[in-house]
Amino acid sequence: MESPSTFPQAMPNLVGTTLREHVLTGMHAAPGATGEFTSLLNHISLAIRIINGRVRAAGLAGLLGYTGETNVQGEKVQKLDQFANDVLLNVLQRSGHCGVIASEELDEAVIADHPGKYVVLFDPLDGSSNIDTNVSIGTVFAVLRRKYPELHPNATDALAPGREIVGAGYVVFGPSTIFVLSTGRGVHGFTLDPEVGEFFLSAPNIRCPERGKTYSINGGNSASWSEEIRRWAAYIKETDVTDGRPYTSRYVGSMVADAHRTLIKGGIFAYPADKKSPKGKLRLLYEANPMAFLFEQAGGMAIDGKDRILDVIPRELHQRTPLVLGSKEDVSIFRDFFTGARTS
Ligand code: AMP
Ligand code: P6P
Repeated sequence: MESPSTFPQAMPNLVGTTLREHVLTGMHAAPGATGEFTSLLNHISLAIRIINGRVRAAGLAGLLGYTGETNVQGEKVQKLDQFANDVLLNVLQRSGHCGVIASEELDEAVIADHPGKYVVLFDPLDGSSNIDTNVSIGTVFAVLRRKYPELHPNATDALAPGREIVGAGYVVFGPSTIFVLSTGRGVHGFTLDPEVGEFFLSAPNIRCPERGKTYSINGGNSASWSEEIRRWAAYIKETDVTDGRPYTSRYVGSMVADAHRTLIKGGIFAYPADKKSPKGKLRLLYEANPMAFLFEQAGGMAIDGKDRILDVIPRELHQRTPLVLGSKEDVSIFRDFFTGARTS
């Protein structure tokens, strides 16, 4: 047995950095932190790992298919949606840190009977339409501090603009389970080791490339697009080798999967308003805002076509918004077409 004095001074990292350790480092870097935020993030990680287990075995656990109910969105609720919602709600309530909790699956925000410092907004399982076909789906969440934590919580605590987010993340349940998180100090990706049940740092300091080569939009809606969006779509498909056009089209139909690819590889994801969805389809508070926070933290950009998503003042919990996010250059070009500043 080697004596301690002969141990190599700097042991190589035999074990990666866990999400827990990464979050703890953030706490030490946060002046005056009490540990509540750290505990909240660890509770979210626990809920995600429980959801992951069921997602991975959904076909076997009889969790595929519908519950027979419809949610506030008027969408059929899938069993996995319901399970993911219930797990997140239960774990967050037990954390004791949330004054207000809001979910895509719940008509109203859940108001705690204690002050609770934080608001957590989530889409428990985004991409539901892909659940039964084994295509990547995901969870998206945003964390905000209540403006007046000493007062009793109420639903208006949830209606804060995205620029007040203190933490946001998403999880892609894909070939592996990736947790992408930002607490305002860059964007970091963690991969779940299913053997250990821990997330390990796998993509530190993710940066969205200044420009990409991929565009992601549901072309099936093109007949409903405005003339400006049609001009942008034509531009992106023209051949011009000087700036890498035509772009490649990629569209999964799960925002989390399309956004994750765009964050890593660059390019643009767009779900604009159109004649079918005059206010856009995606939800501001728990889909667009968390994604916009993450993209800006990674050097990307997120707009509603013209204005910054994080500056939109919410009016209601399930408010829809157009969403265009991705590489700064690609989103800026989209905005120039959208506003008419550019026509070719
Ligand atoms: P707390 O007192 O733990 O609720 O933290 C107060 C604020 O400090 C949080 O709202 C965050 O903005 C920041 N903070 C605390 N802990 C962390 C952490 N682990 N990582 C990043 N920021 C943190
Ligand atoms: P469409 C999934 O149902 C979702 O809410 C997002 O995850 C996704 O980006 C969008 O809808 C896909 O919508 O109309 O292209 O099927």
